[in-house]
Amino acid sequence: NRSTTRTVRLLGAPLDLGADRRGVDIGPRAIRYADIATELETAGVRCTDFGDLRVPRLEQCDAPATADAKYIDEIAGVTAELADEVADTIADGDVPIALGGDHATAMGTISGAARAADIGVLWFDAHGDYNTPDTSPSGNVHGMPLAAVTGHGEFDALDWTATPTVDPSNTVIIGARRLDDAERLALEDSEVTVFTMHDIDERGITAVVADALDIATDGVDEIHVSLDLDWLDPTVAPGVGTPVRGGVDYREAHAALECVANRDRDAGLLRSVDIVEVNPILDRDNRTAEVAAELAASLLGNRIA
Ligand code: 5AB
Ligand code: MN
Ligand code: MN
Ligand code: MN
Repeated sequence: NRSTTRTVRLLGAPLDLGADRRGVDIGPRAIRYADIATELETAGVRCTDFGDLRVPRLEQCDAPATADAKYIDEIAGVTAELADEVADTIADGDVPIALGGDHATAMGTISGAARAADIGVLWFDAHGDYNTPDTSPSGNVHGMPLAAVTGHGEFDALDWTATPTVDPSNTVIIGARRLDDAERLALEDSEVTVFTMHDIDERGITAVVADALDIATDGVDEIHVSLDLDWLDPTVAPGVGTPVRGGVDYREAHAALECVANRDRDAGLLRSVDIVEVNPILDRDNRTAEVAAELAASLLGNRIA
């Protein structure tokens, strides 16, 4: 049972080397301007801010060495640093929230979070992010992080894949509606659970998230929540680089994260979070960052309503 007030630590990760559309590096700042700190404090959570990690600017990087996994060496460097900050934050007793940046960010958050304990993962996303350098149609690393952290595929540049990561049988994708063909086959072969939008339509978001929590926490004590804003319908969250129609609406999104919060309140299971893929250049009036800030409060807050 989690009775004391928690402190979260925001870790800005303005990483844009994993995606094609420019602008996702402004995400951390946009989410701060959307007042994530106030949202969290209003919800009963203490909020501190580490500032931003240093990320090499794309213009200063050499042309990608491989088209299979573009900028993988630079991404390995940034995510290794993020992993250290996440592990330090957890060691201090705080909850890290990594603010992306593209979804390659999650490789750092998760590998840092998995260092001292076994964790499950809830992956809220329109996509599977389960490509490997061999299957990726784009070479964009933000389509690969879930494969990397569950030990699927060859990621030579990522030293930390030698350190403990996540058991695929404790890994759940929620809201999938666009998988690449090879990615879909690989997921079918894997122990990762995929709940699609069809499952949410049939069974309702709260039933699906309840199942996802059971699977993610089977045999482990804590979970990581990875929130890609393209999980939501583009009418609610237009500021993302790879929008896909037919996503969850505003109420479903809050209901889902409140389900996680309720379980967390009983069991103290939320170890770490990332909020990724907010692209202010593609957004309207910072709407997507505002949704991100509000969802963080639903996920971490102590209030019932
Ligand atoms: B995101 C695609 N599957 O691999 C690929 O936004 C899109 O982190 C990946 O979910 C989308 O390039 C990555 C086509
Ligand atoms: Mn993603
Ligand atoms: Mn996505
Ligand atoms: Mn995207």
